[in-house]
Amino acid sequence: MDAASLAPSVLAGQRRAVARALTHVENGLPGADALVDALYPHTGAAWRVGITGPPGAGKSTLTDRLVTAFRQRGQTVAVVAVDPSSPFTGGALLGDRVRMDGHAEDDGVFVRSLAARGALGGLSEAAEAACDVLDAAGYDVVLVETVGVGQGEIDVAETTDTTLVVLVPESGDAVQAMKAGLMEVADVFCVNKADKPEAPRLVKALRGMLHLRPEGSAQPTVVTASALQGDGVDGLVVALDAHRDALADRWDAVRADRLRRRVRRLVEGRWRRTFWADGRAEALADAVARLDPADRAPHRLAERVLADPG
Ligand SMILES: Nc1nc2c(ncn2[C@@H]2O[C@H](COP(=O)(O)OP(=O)(O)O)[C@@H](O)[C@H]2O)c(=O)[nH]1
Ligand SMILES: [Mg+2]
Repeated sequence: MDAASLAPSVLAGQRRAVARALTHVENGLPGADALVDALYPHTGAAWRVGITGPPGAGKSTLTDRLVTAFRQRGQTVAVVAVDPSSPFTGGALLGDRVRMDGHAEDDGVFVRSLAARGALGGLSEAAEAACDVLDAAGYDVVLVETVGVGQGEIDVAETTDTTLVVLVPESGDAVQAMKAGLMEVADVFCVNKADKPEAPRLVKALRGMLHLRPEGSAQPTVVTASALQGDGVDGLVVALDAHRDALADRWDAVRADRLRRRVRRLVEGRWRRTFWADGRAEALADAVARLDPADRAPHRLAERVLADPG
């Protein structure tokens, strides 16, 4: 069956159609692009919240708490657990599954793990397309949890409306966060495991680093929580809501900006594939093999590749 023909059932919110649509975008199956294009005009109502931070910080535990909090105020919630390294780290996601089982009977909750295997544009495109599917299916909130803090995951965080960065009070975590590029993407920091005595120090260190944010960008909020005990979740929701409300009068600009970046990414991905598929990869390998080692010059070679029309 043609993937795009799934669109009406996705728009009707049928769970099986949503699941199949997600499989299509995850694996870059034929027709997935047309499906996303058909759904895209029906997106924009969902609030997309990225949840990132180092493994073990408590992202899944917090995600579960957030699902409960959003459900309690009547919102429907979809959770996408993005794991760039699947299927090899199935353990982490297995943990997520077990925790999310508390919502298994709830029709207002949809949970799905995602490992981008074939999507053009890579992990962030797969995650963004998955959000489109869930947005079009009518979920009010889409939570996107990443497994760790690699570059791919930072890219994913940039495709959401609100980015929550979860850190734990372990030595040097604030500095790690800065190095990993989390300072730039965070809208809300949550210092989790606040039941541990080192938490206030991390909060202080984070607040001291906020000035490192790019000029003109809004200051992220820093809150604390103990996800395991459920403490601080209300405050976290308040902070997340405040960020969403601050975006409210420029949703259109935010969305247009995101679409522009996404199309650039798609164009670059497609261009790269086409460029090297045209025999240029082989031509370059030949040229390198034929050249005398003394004549090898990286920049001149690059120019030759670019100049040769194929
Ligand atoms: N002490 C303490 N442990 C927590 C807290 N939140 C989560 N944990 C534990 O930390 C571990 C990792 O949590 P998980 O949610 O899987 O982290 P993730 O890898 O970031 O998704 C689990 O054993 C949790 O039970 C907390 O607030 N305090
Ligand atoms: Mg997790």
